[in-house]
This record gives sequence, structure tokens and C-alpha cells, in this order.
Amino acid sequence: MTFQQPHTDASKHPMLKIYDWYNGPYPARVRIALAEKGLLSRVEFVSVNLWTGEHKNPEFLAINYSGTLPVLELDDGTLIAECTAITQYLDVLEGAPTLTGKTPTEKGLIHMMTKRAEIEFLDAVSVYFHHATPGLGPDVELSQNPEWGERMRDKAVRGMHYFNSVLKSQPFVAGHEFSMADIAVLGGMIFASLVKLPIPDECEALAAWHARMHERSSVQEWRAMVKRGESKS
Ligand code: GTS
Repeated sequence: MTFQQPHTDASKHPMLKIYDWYNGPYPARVRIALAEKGLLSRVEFVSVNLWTGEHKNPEFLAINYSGTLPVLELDDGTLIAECTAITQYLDVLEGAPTLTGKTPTEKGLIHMMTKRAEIEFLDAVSVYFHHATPGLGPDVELSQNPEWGERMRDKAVRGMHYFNSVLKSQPFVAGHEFSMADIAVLGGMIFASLVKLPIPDECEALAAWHARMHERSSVQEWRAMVKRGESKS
């Protein structure tokens, strides 16, 4: 593991350490959340190379049992994996904007739609990538099931139609405010674009939402970080 972006910025919060990979779709979810919260300067990113299977090494499995990125490490050594859990932590660490909801109803709806974005779209695209495409390569993808992967690609396309129907009647995935649920669907879009799974032509509301998301400064900051990461590799 190599340090990617060390920072020495002294601030009211201790530095956060995040293990991730610069252009990963799930890591993008946390990087966009950090940008929304204005917390990027407080983070030291530790690069874990997915393409060499570094995330499956015993050293990393001791950090995250699931062998996935991203993982947040606090200064007392506490480890928090799972994008949703990390976003929830960040959301209470710093005030506005709220990504996980203010009222009980908002919190419930945002959690539901985030989970739905994962189950119906993002995770399905991920399974497609790992099982029905070369994925991370033969040294990392040790047990592929192409038929399962293809079924998950179809599920992801159905998911896009579902989110299109949601976005026909509301501006954001979980209602009237931008939230963690939008970031989760964006993660799905980022992964879908990597595996060349386009938004179906008829999903106009989803395409319009996607275009609006790319106008957000947090998403632009994420894109700039990816470009900087590309120039290093
Ligand atoms: N449920 C996890 C979360 O929400 O954090 C999933 C995390 C995940 O799958 N991360 C990907 C991973 O580690 C990172 S990336 O593909 O988006 O870059 N994949 C590696 C693997 O072998 O599954």
C-alpha cells in the first residue's frame, strides 16, 4: 500500500485515513460525500491496488474482512467499511449539507433508496463486471460465473428503468433533496460507464438527473481527483 495524497493540514478534527482506489465506483461514493461535506482536505488516501489483488491480501483482509474498498480508519484505529456506514459517519462529523436526512422520515427514505440503489443497480453492475467480463483479470477473479453475471447485467438495466420512473416524479432519488441515495445511484452510473452499460434511450428522466449530477461541484471534484490519479499511474 502506498500513500496517494498525504496532507498535513491541522484542523479541528483529527485526520481521517481512507483506503481506496482512485477511480473505483464504490470509492467514488465516499469521495463525492467527502467533497459534499468539505472534508477532502482532512483525508489521507491510502491506495490499495485492486488490479493486483492487494485487497485480497491477508494484510488488507485484516483491515476489512470483506476484502473491499473503501475503508475509513479513525485516529484511534477504528475501522469502518461499507460506503453507507462511512457516509453516515461523515454526515454527523460535519454539519451541512445533510446527506442522510434530518427527520425520521427522511432518514428512513434515504436509507431505503440507498439500499435499493445498491441491490437493484450498483451491486448488480459490480457482479456483471466480476463474473461476465474479464473483471480484474485472471489472477484476481478466481471463481467467475458468467451466467450469473449476465443475469445481474439485466437486473442492473431493470434498475435503471426503476430509477428513471422514480426520477420522473421527483428531482432526487429519495425525494426533494440531494442525498446519499443520489450518490449511490451515481456510483452505479460510474460503474455502468466503466463496463459500457449505457443508460437506455427511453430513460430520459434518469439521463437528465445524471447530467444535473455532473454539474455538482462535488462530482467535478471527484472527476478532477480521478484525472490526477490517472496521471500518477
Ligand atoms: N458493499 C461494499 C460497500 O458499499 O463499500 C462494496 C464495496 C466494493 O465492492 N468495492 C469495490 C471492491 O472492493 C471497489 S470498486 O470496484 O468500486 O473500485 N471490489 C473488489 C472486489 O474484488 O470485489
